[in-house]
Amino acid sequence: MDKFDIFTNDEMDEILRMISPGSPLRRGLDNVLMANTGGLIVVAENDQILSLVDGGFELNADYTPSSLYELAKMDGAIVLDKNIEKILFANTQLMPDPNVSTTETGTRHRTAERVARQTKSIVIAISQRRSIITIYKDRKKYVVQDTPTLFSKANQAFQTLERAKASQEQAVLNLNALEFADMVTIYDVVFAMSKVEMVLRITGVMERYLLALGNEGVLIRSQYEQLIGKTRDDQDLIIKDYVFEDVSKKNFKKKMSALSDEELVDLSKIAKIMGFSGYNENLDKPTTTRGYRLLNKIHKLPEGIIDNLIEHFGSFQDILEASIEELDEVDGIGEIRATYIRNGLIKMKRLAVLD
Ligand code: 3AT
Ligand code: 3AT
Ligand code: MN
Repeated sequence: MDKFDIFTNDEMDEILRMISPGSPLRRGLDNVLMANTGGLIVVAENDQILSLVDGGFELNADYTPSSLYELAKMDGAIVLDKNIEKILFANTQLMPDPNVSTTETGTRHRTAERVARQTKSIVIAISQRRSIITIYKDRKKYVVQDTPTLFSKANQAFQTLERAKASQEQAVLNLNALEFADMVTIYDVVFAMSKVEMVLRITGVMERYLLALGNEGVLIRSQYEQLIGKTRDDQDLIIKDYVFEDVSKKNFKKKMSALSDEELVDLSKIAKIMGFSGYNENLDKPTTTRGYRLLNKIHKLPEGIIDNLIEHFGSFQDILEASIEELDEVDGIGEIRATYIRNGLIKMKRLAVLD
């Protein structure tokens, strides 16, 4: 009964954004932390908090990081408005219902936990003794991690990501070659898909660290964005190339993310989710690409033209074999573009087969 609940991803994102390094609130909290005065701060979600406030000063002053610091020199709690624009009260005693349970020991932290459980507000306790910031919301608690710890965790995640990304790129290059040679099996598609999903999973972890690092994380963020590049597009385009129309993209992603990390290694599970027609546990069954992913690699070829091409020819292999004159017949394609497409495909094929 006295256990803490766990934040949902969305709640965690909201909190991390609010207190990320560089944000006005975080700058205020860091000032209080450095001053070593301790603090008890309520971000008032609504006016429920008013009935728990006793004594002190009603301010309605503009919020600034330095005014938070000055006011934290006084005993008691500080109440901010929801948007962290105003300081509503300072030096006030909070009087939560003593019957609300709490797992904490010191009076500041017991008060913080009780107020969070009793109201809808976020309550922040800055410990004078331990120099840590704890955030309470409903029945949930989060201890703010210091920047060096976050950095080393983010770096670890980044290294894991680099390895996963390298192995995903290899799988996709392999798929390129097989698609050009019309030798794709269900296995090859599903294998590439599992590698893409692994990368995307680690990006989820990485994004959270980057959010927590705020403006301290700009450098690692740019490295990360460079590394990730168009992985999400790869996923979308593999779906478009192979997943049958009745498996909607959204449904597919939902089912994929429901797989545990162990299940992700089981390629027949992914094959089932993708819904290859006539799939009966045989991953060696040949299959064919529609061609969206490879055609998207041709520089500056508009989406609409790609759709027309695929509709007109019906198969990627026919597009590959089409002459400039035949390409010219497609809606939206003139002689110049036809040449461009033809050369683009020949160039890509040569590169793909080399790998
Ligand atoms: P801390 O960061 O808290 O050390 P501060 O710059 O926030 O310093 P305070 O308001 O805490 O300053 O004031 C600290 C003391 O400095 C209080 C007072 O004895 C002295 N003090 C501040 N301003 C003046 C002033 N104009 N004339 C004389 N003494 C002053
Ligand atoms: P530290 O980790 O020591 O900072 P704590 O949870 O051990 O925090 P303490 O009992 O040491 O808490 O109290 C420290 C200060 O917290 C004292 C007071 O300024 C503030 N405080 C405690 N209870 C309340 C309350 N109900 N409302 C406002 N401020 C409070
Ligand atoms: Mn204490």
